[in-house]
Amino acid sequence: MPLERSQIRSAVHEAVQAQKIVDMHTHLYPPSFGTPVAHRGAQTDPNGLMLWGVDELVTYHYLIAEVYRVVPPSKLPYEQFWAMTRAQQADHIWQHLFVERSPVSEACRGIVTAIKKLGLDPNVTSLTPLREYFAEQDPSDYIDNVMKIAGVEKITMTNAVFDDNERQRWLDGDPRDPRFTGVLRIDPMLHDWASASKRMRPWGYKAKGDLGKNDVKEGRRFLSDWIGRIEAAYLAVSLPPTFRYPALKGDAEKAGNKVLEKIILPTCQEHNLPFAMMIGSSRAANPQLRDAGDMTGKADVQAVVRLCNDFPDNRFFVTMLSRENQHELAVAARKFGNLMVFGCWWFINNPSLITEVTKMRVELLGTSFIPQHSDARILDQLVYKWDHSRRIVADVLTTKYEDLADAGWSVEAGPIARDVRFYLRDNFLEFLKGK
Ligand code: FIX
Ligand code: ZN
Repeated sequence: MPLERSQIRSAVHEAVQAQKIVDMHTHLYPPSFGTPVAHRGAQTDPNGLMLWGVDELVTYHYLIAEVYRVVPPSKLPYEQFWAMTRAQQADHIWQHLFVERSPVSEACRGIVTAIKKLGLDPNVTSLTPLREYFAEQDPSDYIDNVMKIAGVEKITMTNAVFDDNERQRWLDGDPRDPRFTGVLRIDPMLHDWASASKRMRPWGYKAKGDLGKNDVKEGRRFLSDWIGRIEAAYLAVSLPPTFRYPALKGDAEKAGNKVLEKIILPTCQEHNLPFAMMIGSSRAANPQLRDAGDMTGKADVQAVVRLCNDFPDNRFFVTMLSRENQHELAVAARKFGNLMVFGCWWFINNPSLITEVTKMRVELLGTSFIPQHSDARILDQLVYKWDHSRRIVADVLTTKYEDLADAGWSVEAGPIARDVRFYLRDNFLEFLKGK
């Protein structure tokens, strides 16, 4: 039954709110990876990887960067901040970004949304009452609760197996959790094969670092072993703005390209797995800010075009960090069915840019892209990252279906719900499966 134009907005928002999401990129973990957060009954693990609760929310690296704009290092030296406890850091951030100023930035507003949707009052000057709620939670039950509020069906992890803490947890036992999907993250292999291969040797992979036949064999064996161990849905890497394919200069870039051509892409093909490239992050622009110190930069979309062209049997997920790369990337996706554009990554993940980028992608790619991933590092962020993004995606789609109706198409609720399912779930799952 065709909708009246005036009914389209509510039909779209209803469909987007109702659709369960498969979140294709997060840094989240289940309790089996340990948690440093104090909670009902169980012991904490200071190096645990499952982060959740108000102190972790408020000290998310986005807010650390923002509080240092208000209280500069001349007033609070970096090493003094890093020496504080999590709770002391959170109190410092809350005081300066929420009490003495309004939390209008996207990262701050997100915390207000999350706390509110968890049924708590964010209008507090002290975090103590909020801490009491989280201390009462059982981590695994809390994951179910957060996934329910956020409408998330499945969480895709980022398993950085060159991180000793993460790798050892996989080797010590089987931390898999049915709510979470594994992803093999292998930045060191691409960025610095010489040192990555050196680290692989005591793990039983006799790679010499010369990228000869034996290195290729051992590198592929390493990836295959880990793909099996974590049941990886895809392989992933983040790349700097300087990433070029083919490499223009310097041995390191040439080596990285060779690892891509000889080790990573053939292994992805062998296991029928996509390869995700997250392009444009320059790490440690301000190293004293640690995770908060990374920067964005305009990258070369032609590298993506050449890879899609040269490896037609591989599938590529690609997201880019610079606003200036978004249009060219969307046009590239029009040329290659083995390229799936995804998400409004990191510094693009702000309402003004999500709106601009999603509108442009619908106009160029129709229903054949993945509008968003959460990139959540703290479990509770799922609540706000998806609340905010659902609203924006629904607003954009509303205008597009209204334009379609104006053109003479019979816009109906059923097809809208079908399209929304593609955007928020099935485009990802179908691309994983391949043709
Ligand atoms: O490389 C990545 O996966 C980035 O998303 C992270 O490094 C980054 O810190 C982040 O979480 C951005 O949202
Ligand atoms: Zn990420």
